[in-house]
Amino acid sequence: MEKNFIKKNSCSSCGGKNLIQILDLGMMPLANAFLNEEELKSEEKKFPLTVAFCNDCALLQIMDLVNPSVLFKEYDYITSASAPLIPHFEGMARILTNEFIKSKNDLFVDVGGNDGTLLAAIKDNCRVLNIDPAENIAPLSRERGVETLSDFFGTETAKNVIEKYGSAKVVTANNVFAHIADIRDAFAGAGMLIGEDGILVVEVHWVGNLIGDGGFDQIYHEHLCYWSLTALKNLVNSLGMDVFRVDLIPFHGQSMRVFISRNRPVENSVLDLLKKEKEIQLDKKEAFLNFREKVEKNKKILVNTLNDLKKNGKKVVAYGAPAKGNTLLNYFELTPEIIDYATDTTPMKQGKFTPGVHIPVFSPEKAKKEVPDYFLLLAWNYADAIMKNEDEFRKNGGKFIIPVPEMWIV
Ligand code: JHZ
Ligand code: ZN
Repeated sequence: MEKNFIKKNSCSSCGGKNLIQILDLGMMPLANAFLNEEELKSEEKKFPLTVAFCNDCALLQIMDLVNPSVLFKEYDYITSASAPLIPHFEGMARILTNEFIKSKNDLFVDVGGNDGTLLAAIKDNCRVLNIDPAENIAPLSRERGVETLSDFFGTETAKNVIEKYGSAKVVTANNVFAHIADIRDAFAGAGMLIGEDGILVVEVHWVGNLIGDGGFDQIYHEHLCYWSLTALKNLVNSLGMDVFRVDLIPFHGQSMRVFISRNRPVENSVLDLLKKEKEIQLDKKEAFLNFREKVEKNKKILVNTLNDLKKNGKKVVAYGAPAKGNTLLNYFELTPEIIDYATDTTPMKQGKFTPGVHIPVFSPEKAKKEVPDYFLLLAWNYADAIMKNEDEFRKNGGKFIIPVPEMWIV
């Protein structure tokens, strides 16, 4: 067995062994491991990718753990490459600062803060610290004037941070608590860092959307857990904290913004979402069992459509080369014979090839010059913003294929 990989046999959250397999995506490359020309010559690493549901604590999770240093130390994803994320995180930083930061000396920590987009917005209002293991991205965060620690997050890091900076009034962890294998340790570390009266705010995909209207393509090795509020509250409660507020937000399909503390009164939003999750049975394995059928049905429709377009001489280009796109391209076996190339705004991805099926990635300029007939919208989570930007393309007869959860063409 590959030494950078282990298959786990218990739940990451509760340690239980009552796990039921929901989906097996076979051998998959790592979703953010874009390759340069040289790397195409050697054999690419692939790892199993299976999804299971914990009957004890209701957490949906993958069973296949790839060494986090392999996944995250060199990272090709930067927050600010996706324009809609900039106002989203800047806005979040300001809202939290207004409500929870009282003095310039207060500490605001962003776990997995990537290129510092969130903290740069409020760095003049309080002390800020970005803790992120991606060593290649830390300089971008520092250039924005954000103090940055290149490290993984857990109780050990939390202790070191408290020693050096004191405890934090606000800790945010956006799209990162799905990514940590020892998730109990990460939540416990955040709990230590917020001391008695700080708050922890976590954004993660909401699994109710993922198995309903969201895409299976969000499943890849970086995403170890797919949270419902029910499952997240189970873990938080077992660590002596509680969820006091939650918002569903339109990011990555639908995400939850979850507010956690030790002592704040629980607001209605929490009770409402827990009730909704009960109604759609996110605490029961049955809700997850027909997920596989949905994925297979969509695969057939999308692959047939793309094959027909190709036969009719149409040119199809992928719009965006997001991590999730690589799950879709590989599981649906969409090769450069069908997709000519992909465009992406991330400089680090341009000139490289997508993992697995090796579709070349270029800057969006290429598709402005050689206009395709269809864009396969791999970055479907930004459909509204992208459609607006590409109004001209559509006015001239170009079409977008939205690949998940059920293919449709606009
Ligand atoms: P985007 C990332 O997943 C990585 P990805 C990570 N694992 C995670 O948890 C999720 O986010 C939440 C490009 N783009 O944000 C930029 C355009 O080319 O959907 C990005 O490469 N043109 C941490 O990678 C990609 O698409 C555009 O107009 O699936 C989008 O990536 C826009 C808006 C984006 O996340
Ligand atoms: Zn469990």
